Amino acid sequence: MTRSQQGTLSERVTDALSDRDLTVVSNRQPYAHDYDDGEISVSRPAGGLTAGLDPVMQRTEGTWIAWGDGDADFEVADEDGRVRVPPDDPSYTLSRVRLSEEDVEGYYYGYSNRALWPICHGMIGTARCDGRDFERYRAVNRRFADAVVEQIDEGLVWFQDYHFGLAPRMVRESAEDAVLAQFWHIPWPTWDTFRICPPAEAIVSSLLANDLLVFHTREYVHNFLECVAEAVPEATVDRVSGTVRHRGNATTVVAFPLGVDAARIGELAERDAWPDLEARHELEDRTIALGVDRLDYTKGIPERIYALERFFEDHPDQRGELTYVQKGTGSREEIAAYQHLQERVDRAIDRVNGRFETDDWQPIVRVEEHLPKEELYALYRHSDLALVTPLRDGMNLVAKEFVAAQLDRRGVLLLSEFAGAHEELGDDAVTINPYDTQGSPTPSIGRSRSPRRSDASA
Ligand code: GDG
Repeated sequence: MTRSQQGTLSERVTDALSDRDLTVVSNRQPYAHDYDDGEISVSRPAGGLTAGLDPVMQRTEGTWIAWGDGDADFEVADEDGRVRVPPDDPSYTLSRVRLSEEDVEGYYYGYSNRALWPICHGMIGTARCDGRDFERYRAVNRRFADAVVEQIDEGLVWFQDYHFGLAPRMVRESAEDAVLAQFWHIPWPTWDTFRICPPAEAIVSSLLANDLLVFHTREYVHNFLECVAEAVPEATVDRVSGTVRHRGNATTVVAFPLGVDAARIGELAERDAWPDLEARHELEDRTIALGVDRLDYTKGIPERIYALERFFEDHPDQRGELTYVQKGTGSREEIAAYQHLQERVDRAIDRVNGRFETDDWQPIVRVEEHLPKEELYALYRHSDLALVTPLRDGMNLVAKEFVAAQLDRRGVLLLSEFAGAHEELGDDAVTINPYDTQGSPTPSIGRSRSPRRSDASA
């Protein structure tokens, strides 16, 4: 009997979860321990993936395997790299994998982020493919696969993302009966684009070792199935049910868009924990437009600033009235394309501020520090506009968080048609094409500010 004949997928997943034997595998860890003035402190990395999954893990006893990138991570962990988290109220185990500088350079900065990331976002001109990076990626995938095999006992393993394109096949070879699932958080492009990534076939074929492969949107599912047909001709693809049969395994390929905990966000937003920003007084009684992004070239930040520049040129009456807050978190700063982006964003902001600022108003306010959730959600709540304008984005949780945090307010979401979130939110948002910085619709900006903002900032 082949594995695909041993009960339905949902029966096998339910069985696996009823044993509470869940193992999550991701590159980024949900909590990092670092030295801070000789003391060990804990922080939570910014990013949609860990933000979305941590609440899930807190409800499930299980293990999260991830790269321990904090400089004190292995001080607080046991000899196998394991530590209980969240630190203030532990409910699951974080199992840290130690990576060398060479591992990080080749696997993380190299193949994952200089090759797979731009290719999956359709930015092939930015992709740098180096065979040595791929070899390191393969070696690190092997380390994670070994860590999984060591600790599972026919349970459910849930891989996260493009850092683990090869691990599912490696685990399957040692743990035939494990239930394997993978969530691919970034877009999946057409074969014409994905095939640029050498060796594309190995990644597609390895992903077919999963029982369940999940993308955010139907478009990415469609693209993946087309890639399978091209890259793995011996596989049988059923496009209607989204099932692929290959090497005795059946993989169900589906779209489950990642959501946010809207009730919790609303609850925190209601506390009005307005952040203590340097430019706080400049925001009072002004219309606020907000952008919240990792500084990534896929997020369309320079294009957004050019569009704002054009807006202030065309609408002089809005100078002094509307302030754009750019909440930007530095990201992958070792990669040249990200350094270049940071320079472009800084130059663009300085130019717009230099052109239009007055004695008591700055068109663009930068917020670089990491904010506690309730402050971030208060910022969402008191913003009149959210500018979510990626050139390409797997989903974009900021769009959903903004909607959830608005509560009784009627802010406007400007949403790129190239964000995965557009498939669900497009009907209620103002759709824009981020490349078309001159032709985007001019929003009708209501002055429906919450009366509580001035209380909150007092
Ligand atoms: C990938 C895909 C997909 C940001 N600043 C702060 C903060 N954040 C949180 C936001 C949000 C998250 O970071 C960013 O969400 P994105 O969806 O933009 O995520 P990416 O990092 O690009 O992640 C993306 C996502 O995975 C999930 O599948 O949506 O398409 O690229 O949650 O709130 N959180 C706090 N303080 C900050 O200063 N607390």
